[in-house]
Amino acid sequence: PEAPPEILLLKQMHPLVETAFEGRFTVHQLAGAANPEAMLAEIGPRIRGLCVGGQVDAARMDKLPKLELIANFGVGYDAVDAVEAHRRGIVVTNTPDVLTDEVADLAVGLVLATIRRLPQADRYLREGHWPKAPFPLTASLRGRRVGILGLGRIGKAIAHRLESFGVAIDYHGRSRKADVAYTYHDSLIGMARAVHILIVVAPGGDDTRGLVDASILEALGPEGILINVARGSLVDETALIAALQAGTILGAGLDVFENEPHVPADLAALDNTVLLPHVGSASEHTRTAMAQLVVDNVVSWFEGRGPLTPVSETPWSPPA
Ligand code: 8YV
Repeated sequence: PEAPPEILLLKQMHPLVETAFEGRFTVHQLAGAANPEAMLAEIGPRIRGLCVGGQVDAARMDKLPKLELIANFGVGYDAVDAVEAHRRGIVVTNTPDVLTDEVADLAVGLVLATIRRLPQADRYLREGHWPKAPFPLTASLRGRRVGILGLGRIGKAIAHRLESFGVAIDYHGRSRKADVAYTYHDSLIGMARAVHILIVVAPGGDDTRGLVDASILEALGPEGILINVARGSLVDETALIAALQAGTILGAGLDVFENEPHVPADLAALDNTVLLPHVGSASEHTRTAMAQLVVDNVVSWFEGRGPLTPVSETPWSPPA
């Protein structure tokens, strides 16, 4: 019988991935290897499937000449060079849909936490200030307009939730969506001028790098709140820190950062930020569903049924 396909896990995966692969594939784990480069040199030529979290560029693909499939654990695959993968005939898959509701829930929670200063109020209580004086009044969601940068699956789920909060919803992206009644802006700065709360939920990568810069923050204005649940790369973090320090905007709620897991001390020192360690999809329920979709993509591929959720850069149609 043919030897089982060899799969490389580029990082510590959800335990379900390894369990599900047992007996089906020969699995290698790069994370924790004593000498990852030596390991890659040895097994790289035999690897046919790759499960990631993390960067996969042309140099990495060079070391994996037999690679057929890159299964990304996560909906955002900006760290994978999918165009280069396509050029080499490698299919890339991600984990859409299964995390949409979870990330949308988190985004709405972050909006409320930031505007009503929930973590700050919690700290206030714990530090024993309440008996001395009530917690200072906060800004409010009442009468606010919310602008969504990137009205994709998650953006729509956020908008849908926010509708029930009675706020007006605007959006900006490359194109107007036919299936929604929200107000479309063809420029981000135009939307930033019109709204009070800007929620960033567009894909990362070179096309969107630094989109939210000093001018956007200035347009958002002194009552403005920035929420980012997408990728740190979309926001100019230095400009954001300056804007928060100067009161150019009121506050920021961030689940993602430019250089994770490192968060600038200046950002953490500010009292008008709510900072989360990239937990948008991080529930047991949703991470299990994501892991299952990674597994299902890999199994489907190596059983000859094609990928389940290929990304747009590597479209797949069954051989005729
Ligand atoms: C990460 C995410 O994948 O789906 C995404 O795009 O950002 C997250 O769900 C998660 O941090 C897994 O490491």
